[in-house]
Amino acid sequence: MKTVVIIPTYNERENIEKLIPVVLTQGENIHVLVVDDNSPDGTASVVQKMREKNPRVHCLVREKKEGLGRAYIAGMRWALESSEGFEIFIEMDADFSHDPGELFLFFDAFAKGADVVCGSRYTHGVRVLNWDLKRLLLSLGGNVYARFATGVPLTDLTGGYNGYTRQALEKIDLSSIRSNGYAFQIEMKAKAYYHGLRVVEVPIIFRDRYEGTTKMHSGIVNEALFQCWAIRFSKYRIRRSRPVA
Ligand SMILES: Nc1nc2c(ncn2[C@@H]2O[C@H](COP(=O)(O)OP(=O)(O)O)[C@@H](O)[C@H]2O)c(=O)[nH]1
Ligand SMILES: [Mg+2]
Repeated sequence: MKTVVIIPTYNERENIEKLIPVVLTQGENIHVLVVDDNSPDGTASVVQKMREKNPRVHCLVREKKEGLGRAYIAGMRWALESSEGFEIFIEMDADFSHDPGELFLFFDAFAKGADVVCGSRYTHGVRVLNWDLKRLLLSLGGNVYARFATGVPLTDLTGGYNGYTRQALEKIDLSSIRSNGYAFQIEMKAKAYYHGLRVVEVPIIFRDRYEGTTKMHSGIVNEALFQCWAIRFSKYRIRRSRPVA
């Protein structure tokens, strides 16, 4: 299955240079698309140089920093329209928090018929390295809240290591996605679930970044608190529009 791993970046120069080769060695059918919001540290120029040597590397540069969700939507649209004919679209952070060595878990789940595969830090225990207790509790609490508000029974709604088939992205309809931060991940997964797609979780190990700095800020958390309820509301519209099986 021809796959594109979409990696949003903002000031990830050191990380992206090391990450791309590791992703590409996971399979000959794997391409990488970096969606960079014009990072001041020159992340995009590093990627463009790599592309000159390897056509499996792609780079989409956006004008300015607009948040993770907007970057992903632009990247997914680009990848859906690409003449490469990608079938699988995987989201991955640039900072090595998501292990490219675990991509096979996603491919196995797709081979078994999943439409959406979600990497989960919290299924069968907790697998998070290098986070302090406060950060871990925020994430665990956020997931309990998101599960309650959206009614979607996944253990890691906020996680960012996920994969979608082409059909799943078309069903979800990217133009309907309103959220931008952690809520973006919640909205994508919830809408997949509300549409009746086969959403499967696979256990992943998450490591906090060693290099660069987080782009997380309180606005992202606040957005998620409110957005969860708007997402829940969208369920009724989606359910009404679904054909009866
Ligand atoms: N293009 C783009 N990428 C972003 C933006 N915000 C975060 N990212 C990228 O999204 C990924 C996750 O962000 P990160 O700061 O590691 O979030 P954290 O893991 O929650 O601390 C990283 O690859 C970031 O470079 C943004 O506004 N635009
Ligand atoms: Mg990170």
